[in-house]
Amino acid sequence: MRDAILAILLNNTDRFVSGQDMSRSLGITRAAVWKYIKLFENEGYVIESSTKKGYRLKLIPDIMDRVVLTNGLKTSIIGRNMECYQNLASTNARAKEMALADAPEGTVIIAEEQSRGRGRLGRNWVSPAGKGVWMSVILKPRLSPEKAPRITIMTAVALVRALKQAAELETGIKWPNDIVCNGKKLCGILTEIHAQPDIINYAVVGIGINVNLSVRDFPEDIRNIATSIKIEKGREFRRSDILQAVLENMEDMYLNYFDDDNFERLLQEYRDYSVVLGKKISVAGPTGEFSGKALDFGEDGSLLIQGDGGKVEKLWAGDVSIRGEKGYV
Ligand code: BTX
Repeated sequence: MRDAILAILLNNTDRFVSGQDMSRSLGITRAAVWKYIKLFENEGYVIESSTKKGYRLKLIPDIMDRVVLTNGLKTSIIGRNMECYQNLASTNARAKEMALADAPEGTVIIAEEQSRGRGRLGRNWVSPAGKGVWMSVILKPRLSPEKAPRITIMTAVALVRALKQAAELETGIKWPNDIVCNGKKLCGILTEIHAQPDIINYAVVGIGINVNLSVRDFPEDIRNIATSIKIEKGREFRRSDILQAVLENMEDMYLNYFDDDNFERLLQEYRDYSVVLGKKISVAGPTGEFSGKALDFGEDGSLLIQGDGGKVEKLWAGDVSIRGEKGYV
């Protein structure tokens, strides 16, 4: 009932809707409608009310609300099913539970705050309340598991495009899973798959976007490597706009460029946005550190690097971290 009333208000922001019309069309009392209006006001919505004319939505707060986020969302799969939480340990963990319980492809899980947000290799992802987009998308691509890196490649390109469209922010991709801006980390992607030997059952794509974090929202130890849209642009952005742009770009790529025939175009765009190609980088892996020049990416998600001794090696994201010569990139 809450969602139905909110949807009516959202679709009629240019006029008043009478309490009587709402109570009639939804089969509840006018007093019940009024109770929901009070509930929305407590959540931060600003609603103009007039005893004669009814109610009109004047301001939509930047909260992660399913009704608001799906309103006007131009996708047919991704985000059609959506769950929003105040707090989760990790949206990836919740998405995995849901995928195991057969949630439909395109399901999106969003949290205002994560208490145990995860990065790669057991690392932590800082996810304070109300400041970022912390979400996971369930996909069920008809792919063999060795092609899973395509999912991260696609998501990285979607993020770069979306940030340009929704925040006019130029960003780059640091292989394999970071979106960077002016040499600092703005977004992270954590793709986890559940697969049989020949086919992926489901993939959970975790996306963290630092939207309205200030410098002091980051713990001291990452302040010199992390940034946010607010820090870069000097003002706050609506997280819902960023989130919608990401989902729409992801879906466009997933439906049109994800298959074998078209993937090369996506990979080319990934190369174009790369901040490491052609650069000297240092690689930290299980066998220690070495340095070399980043040459190219493979369709399998690997990075080709020419070591300082001249030998060309293939690196996989699961094994290594890379750093630029002068620091993080
Ligand atoms: P990563 O392993 O590449 O990056 C993690 C590292 O980045 C940390 O060790 C720390 O140095 C730094 N870091 C931590 N938090 C932030 C932050 N907010 N901004 C910039 N740098 C940071 C990247 O892993 C993948 C992160 C995915 C996060 C999403 S959020 C929704 C979903 N749920 C979940 O638990 N994880 C994903």
